[in-house]
Amino acid sequence: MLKAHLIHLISRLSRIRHTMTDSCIFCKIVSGEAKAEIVHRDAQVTAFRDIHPVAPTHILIVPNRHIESVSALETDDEQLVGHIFTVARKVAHEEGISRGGYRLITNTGIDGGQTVFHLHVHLIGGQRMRHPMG
Ligand code: DGP
Repeated sequence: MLKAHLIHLISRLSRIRHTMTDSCIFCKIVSGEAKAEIVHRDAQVTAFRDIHPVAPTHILIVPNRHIESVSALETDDEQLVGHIFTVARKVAHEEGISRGGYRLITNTGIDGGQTVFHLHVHLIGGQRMRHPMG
C-alpha cells in the first residue's frame, strides 16, 4: 500500500519536473524573459547563440516546451526531434558552414556533461575540429 502510494507520488513529481519552467534559463530565453541572440524561432523550437562559444559558430537549438534531456523524450516527440535537426541544417546553411561541415552534440545527464537541463543540440562549426574520440 505504502509502496504503491510512493510510486504514484514519484510519478507525479517527475511529471511536474518535466513541465516545470520557472527556474529554467532556456525556458526564459524561449519566452523572452531572458535575453539571447536568437537566430531562429518557430512554433516548436528556438535557436540562439551559446553564451560561451567554443568555435566561430556555436548555436543551441532547443524545443520551446521544457523537456529535461534526451532521457525524458517520449515516442510522441519523434517529429520534434527530427525538426530540431532540420532547423540545425537550415541554421548551418545560413551561418555559411554547410560546405565545410559542422558538429551536432547533445550532452545527456551529469555523466554526459549536461549542465542545462533543458534538451538542446549544440551546432558547432566554422573551424576544423579534432575528432571527439581522439
Ligand atoms: P550543456 O553543457 O551541454 O548542458 O550546454 C549548456 C550550454 O548552455 C553551455 O554551452 C553554455 C550555454 N548557456 C548556459 N547559460 C546560458 C545563457 O544564459 N544564455 C546562453 N545563450 N547560453 C547559455
